Amino acid sequence: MKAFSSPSPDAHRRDLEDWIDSVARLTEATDVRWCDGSPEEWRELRDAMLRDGELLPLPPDRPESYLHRSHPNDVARVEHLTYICTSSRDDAGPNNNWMDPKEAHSKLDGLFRGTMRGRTLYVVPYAMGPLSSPATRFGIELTDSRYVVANMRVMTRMGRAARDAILAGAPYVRGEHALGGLDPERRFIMHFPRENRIRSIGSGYGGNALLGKKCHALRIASWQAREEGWLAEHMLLVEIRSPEGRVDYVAAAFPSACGKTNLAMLQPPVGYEGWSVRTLGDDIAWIHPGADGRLWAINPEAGYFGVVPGTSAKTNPNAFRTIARETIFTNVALTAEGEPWWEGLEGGRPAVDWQGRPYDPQNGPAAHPNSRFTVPARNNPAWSPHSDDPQGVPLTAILFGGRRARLAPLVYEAHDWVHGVFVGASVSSETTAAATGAVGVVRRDPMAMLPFCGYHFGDYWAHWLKIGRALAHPPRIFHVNWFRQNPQGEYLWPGFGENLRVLRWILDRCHNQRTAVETPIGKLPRPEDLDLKGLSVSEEAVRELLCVDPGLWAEEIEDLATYLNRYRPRVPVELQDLCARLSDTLRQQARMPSAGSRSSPDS
Ligand code: GTP
Ligand code: SPV
Ligand code: MN
Repeated sequence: MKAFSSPSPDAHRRDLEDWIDSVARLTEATDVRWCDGSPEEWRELRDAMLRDGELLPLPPDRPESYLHRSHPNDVARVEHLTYICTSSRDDAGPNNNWMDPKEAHSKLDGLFRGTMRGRTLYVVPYAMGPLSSPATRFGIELTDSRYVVANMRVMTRMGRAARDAILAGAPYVRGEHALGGLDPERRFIMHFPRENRIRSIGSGYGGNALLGKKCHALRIASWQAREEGWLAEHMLLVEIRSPEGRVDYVAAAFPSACGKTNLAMLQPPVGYEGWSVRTLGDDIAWIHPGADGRLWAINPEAGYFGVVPGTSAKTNPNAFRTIARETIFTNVALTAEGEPWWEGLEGGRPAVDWQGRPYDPQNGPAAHPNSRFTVPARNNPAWSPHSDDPQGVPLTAILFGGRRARLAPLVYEAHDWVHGVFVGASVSSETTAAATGAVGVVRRDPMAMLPFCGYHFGDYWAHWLKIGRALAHPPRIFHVNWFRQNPQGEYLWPGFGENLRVLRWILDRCHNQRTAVETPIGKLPRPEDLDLKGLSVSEEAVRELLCVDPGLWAEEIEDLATYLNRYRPRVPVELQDLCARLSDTLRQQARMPSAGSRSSPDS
């Protein structure tokens, strides 16, 4: 912050030029090129990438769409190589890898040195948020990757307007990115919150390289948000209009590859024809307390970088139509006809896998499990025109959720804001292919921010509590789990469009129009409180989905207490007290002879 606080326009401009010069000198870039975001620029860039095979053409029935194959060792975020560099290790917290800024810079200087010899350094000015919004922030990413430029062009408001705002004196985040030979041994994603600076080397993929996304809009922004009194969250943003014309906005935090894009693009199921669900954002929300005592949210992004596998006309028809044109596919397979193909797509057969090899099931899935589409949000038939509202949209509800085969019920409501923060802090989920490492391991992922919070989780939870204390009309907070399984490993809940039935209960709760049952973990619907008309879910499955097992929950809460203890002394006492009280209640309930092994909320 400090370095940029109100210098004269000339000094501001000189600072900017000096920075770009210094990076160009360090990397020995052959030339430096400012991006203006124009269609001509895109055509030139695209043609060059097609010439060099960095983009592969797709058939004409997919206008302006391309395939990119990343290096096989560079296909996901690398959490173990992602660092927060603050002078005090405590400020980064146990939730982050930490390195001293001096040490980090000297390491990075070495790694960046000479990496752009013979290459062009692109200067990518971008805005996160609608240009007219007071919540919008600016950044400049310096990169030698044309694929990164192509993605930033879709994912952010990139180009001339952002450049002009920055030149006129707007503060901005400095991002430095180099492919550096894509050597995993020389790969680091480092953040310097005190300098508003990000330095990333050795990866060209997604959140590692598109610095406007997770690096800026979550890690750096979360730090700024704490200093300035707002929230930068890993949340989708969706608009829900009921047949009576009631309009609500919901934000939801689920860990990576746990259903944000799908919920944000939800297609109302049969029987919900009068409902309209529109997308504001699918990954990140910036949330500000409003003068009216409510929370107001914007989506800082302009595109979707979404998980491809599982996307079909059945599961997510809006996404399916969105990616029918102007889409960069990364790491999907191809059919014999050269059409993109992925697991979960209906029809077609893979001929060539994501690495360009003839498809052989022995080699694993045809499309990489973390293969992605990059597409402008405007392509979405369900795009909400409120996406560009400068003040954002007011939140009725905040949802937290994870991928839990057991334990977590379909939905429950927090008692109040403090309990809601506790529920957010308690999120845990099975790991997915969105990050390198084992898949399917349950890990704690508070607020779905474990890989993205730019500071100590204890301070983060305290910040959430502080935000809530100042709100006259806080949104209600809920927890959802679409991923509960039976012992045979089948999902108990159909999910996708049918999730609107759960959202309906949630919104009715917010408008005091629906009943619930009190349980120690929160308020749950009884089976008859949910609209299950026309659904083929067995009564037994519904009971299972809505059951709270006090014995298992007592263990869960004890595990949570151990986890929270890692953040002492910064973990707020309110959360520790809640944890202790809940643990007592659950243990008592579990020992009640009548509770036996199971007690369902409607018993
Ligand atoms: P990131 O972009 O990594 O942050 O992921 P995301 O949270 O946006 O997840 P996304 O919506 O892309 O979903 C990831 C995977 O979960 C896809 O394979 C989906 O098909 C699947 N999925 C999404 N919603 C549901 C659901 O309601 N039920 C089930 N069973 N699967 C779902
Ligand atoms: C996630 O992993 O949460 C994503 C993809 O949205 S990435 O942009 O790689 O972070
Ligand atoms: Mn995400």
